[in-house]
Amino acid sequence: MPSNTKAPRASTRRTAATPPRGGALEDQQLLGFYRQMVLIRRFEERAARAYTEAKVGGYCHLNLGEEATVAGLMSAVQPDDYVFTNYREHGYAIARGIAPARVMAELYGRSDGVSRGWGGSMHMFDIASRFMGGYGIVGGQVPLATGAALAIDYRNGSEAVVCLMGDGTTNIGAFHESLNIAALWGLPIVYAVVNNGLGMGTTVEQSSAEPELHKRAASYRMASARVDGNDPVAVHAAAQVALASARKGKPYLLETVSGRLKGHSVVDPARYRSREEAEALKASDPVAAYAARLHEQGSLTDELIAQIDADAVGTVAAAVEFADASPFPDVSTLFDYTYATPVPNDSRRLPGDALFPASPRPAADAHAEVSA
Ligand SMILES: Cc1ncc(C[n+]2csc(CCOP(=O)(O)OP(=O)(O)O)c2C)c(N)n1
Ligand SMILES: [Mg+2]
Repeated sequence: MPSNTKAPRASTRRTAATPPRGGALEDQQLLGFYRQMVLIRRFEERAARAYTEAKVGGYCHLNLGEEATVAGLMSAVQPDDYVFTNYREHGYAIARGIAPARVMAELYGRSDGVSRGWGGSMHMFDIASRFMGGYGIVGGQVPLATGAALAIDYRNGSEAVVCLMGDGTTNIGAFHESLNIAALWGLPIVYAVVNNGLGMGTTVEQSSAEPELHKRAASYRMASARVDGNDPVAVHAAAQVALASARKGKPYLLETVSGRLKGHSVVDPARYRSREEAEALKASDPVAAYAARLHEQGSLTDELIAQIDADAVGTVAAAVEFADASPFPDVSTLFDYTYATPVPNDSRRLPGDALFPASPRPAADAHAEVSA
């Protein structure tokens, strides 16, 4: 841990791997956002179906309604940056460049999955793309991501960390501890709060005394901003600003505001939501809104919309086929990588296995004698 004898962190020591681009985005990049949003939409819809077909076990949380946020944020992250997420992660994994087939195979619990089938929906991890998981404990990723930023800082690296979380996570103690230490030590990290309006069935207004979550950064003298999470272009620009700040040793809190189109997880019918709220959400669907916008400005035609959709459906169908054909991991590998290093005296015992070799059973009449 750094002591107060360590030299103060200079705000200019770090330069961006790629300097933030200024000005308007190229048509191709605008279309690239759309392609990615449609792919995530189709992937998540298919994942929900696979769940009802009992192909996917455990928990499963979807990015439906957050597609613009995913595309905007992830397009600003550089290849050598590190990304930490919560359990609502499929879209981020795909946008990080992990093949949709490997993401689907992970949902299916198969050995060709991102985490070799050992993690499932909530625990994807891919060191090659610096995708650092995938955490089911609300806020669990926040101190870990802060620690990664500290490691970068120690090595005087140029990378940054993006730590994604939901709105509900800003009420977890570790969130505040992490922001405090990151600001104090000038760590290269962006805390990206994906405000989808709900933590399970509880609204932000019901749970947060300050519902404008980006303002929480003020407690730690941290720069922050709030951006329309349904607009991938706005999110991309805001994320570039945030990352440039983080690379200079000024951590940043970026709040994106969008909506969660379905329940908390695939098994939640979201009965706490009124019909009017559901209708309003549908009307602000980021995929449809962005398509209309690109169409209006002439970057997208009806034919291209149909083509992009068909491509996405095809990619997802191929992902399902790949996942279905992949074998389940062998049971003997169940505890592999549970710890970073081997645990002394680890017997590799599976739950239900006897601790010691079974002793010979007493004869029936001997038993009767004992109990008499
Ligand atoms: C420490 C902890 N408390 C409670 C839960 C149960 N839980 C799972 S998700 C969730 C809501 C989190 O909401 P938010 O941070 O807004 O993320 P979102 O699901 O909206 O992406 C809760 C309370 C948990 N997993 N971990
Ligand atoms: Mg939420």
